[in-house]
Amino acid sequence: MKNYVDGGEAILEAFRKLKIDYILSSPGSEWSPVWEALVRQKLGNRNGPAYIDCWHETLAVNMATGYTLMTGRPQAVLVHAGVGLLQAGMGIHGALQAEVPMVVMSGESHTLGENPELDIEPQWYGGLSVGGTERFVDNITKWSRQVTSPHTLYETVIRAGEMAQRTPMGPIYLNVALEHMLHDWSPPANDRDVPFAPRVQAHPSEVEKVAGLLLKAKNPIVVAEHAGRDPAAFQALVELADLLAVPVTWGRAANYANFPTDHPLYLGVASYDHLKDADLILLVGGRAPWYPPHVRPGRGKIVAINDNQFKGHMIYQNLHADLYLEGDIAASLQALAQAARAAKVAADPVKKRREKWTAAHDTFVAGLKAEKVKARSGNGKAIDPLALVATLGEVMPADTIYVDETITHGQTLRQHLPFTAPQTFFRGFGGLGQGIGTALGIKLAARERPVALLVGDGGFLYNPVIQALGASKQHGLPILIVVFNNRKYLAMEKGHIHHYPDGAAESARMHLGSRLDGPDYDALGSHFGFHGERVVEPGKLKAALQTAMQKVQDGSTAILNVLLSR
Ligand SMILES: Cc1ncc(C[n+]2csc(CCOP(=O)(O)OP(=O)(O)O)c2C)c(N)n1
Repeated sequence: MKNYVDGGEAILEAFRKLKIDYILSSPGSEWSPVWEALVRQKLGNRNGPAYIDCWHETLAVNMATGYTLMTGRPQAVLVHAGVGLLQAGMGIHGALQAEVPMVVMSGESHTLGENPELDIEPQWYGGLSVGGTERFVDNITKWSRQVTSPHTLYETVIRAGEMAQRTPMGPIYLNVALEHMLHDWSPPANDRDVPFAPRVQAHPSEVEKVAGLLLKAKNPIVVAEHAGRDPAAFQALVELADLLAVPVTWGRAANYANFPTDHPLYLGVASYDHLKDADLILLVGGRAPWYPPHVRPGRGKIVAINDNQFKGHMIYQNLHADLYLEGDIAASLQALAQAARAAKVAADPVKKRREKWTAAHDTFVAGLKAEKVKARSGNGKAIDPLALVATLGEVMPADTIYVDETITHGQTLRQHLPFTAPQTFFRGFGGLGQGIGTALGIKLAARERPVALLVGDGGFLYNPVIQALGASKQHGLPILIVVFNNRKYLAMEKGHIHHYPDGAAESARMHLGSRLDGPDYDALGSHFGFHGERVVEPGKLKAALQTAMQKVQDGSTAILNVLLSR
């Protein structure tokens, strides 16, 4: 056996130095140098990243995204040439929007059989090498380039991993020539352990300004849009809110659990009516908080607290910020809490405020309860979406991680499911079809916690379902999949009626682009021995969910196909 020390080893060594846990890959013939290095790693009992083969590139990227959302640590994704990269594109675009760091690589040949000393396979000449695959993903990555030579390969990969973690975090793409990977490589004489990106904190003078406003405010309120992605920020927000009795509403486009839904200062999702009388609004992790964007939510000053305020991937934003607190969100919130503690705030106004908002919380919760009762007391023939959400809330364990890929049911489940701890709710960015992969990546990072994907029937069909179920089986990642099956792309119908309320389609009840005669979703797992059940009757829902959860706890993915009234 010959031990090659080549570009493949350089890449794997760079991944080891970046403390990458997983290489998620969908194969291509450029990757034999890395596979050689991985086998050498295994035979030599060396520590290093584990290799996960995926049957689809979107799945590979989505699993990396899910894993990083849970752990905060970037992973590596290897796909094939330009073609695999294009398949990966949906996931890469989602990772850019979600600001998830990762290193994505694919390769092509530069010599194309013209170097008599290097026998490159003919497929590269046939169209696989396009001459600059990085152009395919230039505007859906944070940075994308060719690796310039075998001599720069190692440090380029290290730099990509380091750059991906910097604000704004995002996917970095490297196009690496097969020839560079086959080339001899000399490990650097002075290699180093690569540190994770440090936390970058707002300047104390800025904290002081905002703390001054907060301590003076009589009626402050927090709008938390993406604050809870970092569990430390979730906790820091609870601490700050508690300290000063500041109520919290999740933002209208919250993609993470931002504040415990059972906290007496929690006011719900997008409960913006309360903002009208606020004299200070702390917008934490804001991206697209107000709609329409030009409408300011109240007269109070708005302080935007975020690490990356202006999203390059968005065409337009209007945050209405009067002040900014920039840098790590958790650090900013902790600094504000520290300032509040040091100021020794008068107890009486805080007590009064707490009473007022606790009463508002109780009223809000009573309203939710009444809505649930109503949804369950329908005509008993069909399952109301809210009845499904209510049953999930009752049956699922408190530490369940929900991944949401529903459309018209999204607001209902955000409002009604209990999210009492950080990292209990994730909604992806970008196009439909990424939910199962994200859920599997989350499960890979949190094997001890139940993971439930909630997905519309339309959304489900955009996913690489068979490939994802295969990954679940192969890598021991059991999840619960609940299909919110209304036999429609309902959003399309609603959108059509919105613009043409009295048009031809609505008059004839002929909505093109909305009908969906899907397969038996519950049967799709049978190829892998997975449990599945179709649920039609409201009275059978709870037992079906309990059985499905038991199957998941026993190690099998389960698909509940729930037929809904709307
Ligand atoms: C990849 C991709 N293609 C198309 C769309 C457009 N789209 C947005 S919502 C939607 C309908 C989804 O249907 P379903 O998941 O059943 O949810 P419902 O509208 O019925 O609530 C479609 C097709 C999209 N978001 N992503």
